[in-house]
Amino acid sequence: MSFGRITAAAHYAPEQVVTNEALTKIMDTSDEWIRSRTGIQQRHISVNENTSDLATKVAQNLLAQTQLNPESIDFVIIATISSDSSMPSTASLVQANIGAVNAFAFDITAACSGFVYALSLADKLMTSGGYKKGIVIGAEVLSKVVDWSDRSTSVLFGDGAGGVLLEASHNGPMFLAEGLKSDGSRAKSLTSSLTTPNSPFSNAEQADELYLKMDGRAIFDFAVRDVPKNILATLEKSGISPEGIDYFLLHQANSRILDKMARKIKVDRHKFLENMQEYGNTSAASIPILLSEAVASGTIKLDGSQKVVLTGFGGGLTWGTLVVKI
Ligand code: 4VN
Repeated sequence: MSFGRITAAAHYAPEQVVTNEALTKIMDTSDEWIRSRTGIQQRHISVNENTSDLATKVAQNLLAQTQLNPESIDFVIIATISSDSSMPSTASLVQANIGAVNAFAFDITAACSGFVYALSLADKLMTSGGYKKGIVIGAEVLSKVVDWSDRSTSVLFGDGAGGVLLEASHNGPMFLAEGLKSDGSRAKSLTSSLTTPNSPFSNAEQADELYLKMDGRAIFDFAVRDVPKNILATLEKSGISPEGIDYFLLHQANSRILDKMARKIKVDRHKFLENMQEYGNTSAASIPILLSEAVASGTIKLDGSQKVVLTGFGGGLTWGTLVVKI
């Protein structure tokens, strides 16, 4: 039996950095407010690159690091809520850009849980589908859908992409336990790109709404109440205690929320890696960017010697945890 193994990680963000101070020039906000409420100090914002461009850079980096022929890639999965288009998928564009002529490609939409969902699915393709190599990327150009006239949400988000190469391995499972959750009854708390029927046969009231809208209080409460429970339940399934985990890589929405989560699951806050200071909230891209930076710095080794928790949470609502021997 073979299992999925992460053998490389990569990330990319647009060159243009927008500091909190720079935002004060275009809206009524302050560095002090943003920093103290969220931990965010700056974000990368795309000038001309689209989501597929960021994801292509990540995929090319993964191939370069591993010296793999693009023709050996079996699938490309991209988690995003800011795809270049509904059709084609961003994954299709990336598949062509990197010359992965033998791969099938598709996008997954699960907002800030997208990368965790995609990685779980990719592992299943490895264990039961006979595939040997796959690319899984989270990529966002949220600056396209952020409402720049809304100071409560626009300061929170940024652009970027991160991803991993997954290869079939016979060295036992890497993914030790998982708990993926959804609650669509709370869908309205976090939305973007809403469309309504508009054909000549429709009399629906037009309610198209491109912009990202968030009920901050509702999402904050959801994150603090439901997510720690999910982490603890998934750890319980894995048979590993919170103290047995080396690092927690959680969706980088807000540093204050991570403070509360660390307290609830009773682990040392220093085990929660963070980079929202530099990138803001990049939705599906936040966990793989964090993972890639941790691998690049040597904090995470990809040699099977460490145990980490990956947890996403956000729109849908969706949330989910993977316990990984990495
Ligand atoms: C998950 C979360 C958030 C999120 C929710 C609320 C929030 C981020 C509200 C209070 C405000 C500071 C900002 Cl938990 C967003 C997503 C979407 O990816 C997912 N910040 N805040 C304040 O007044 O302190």
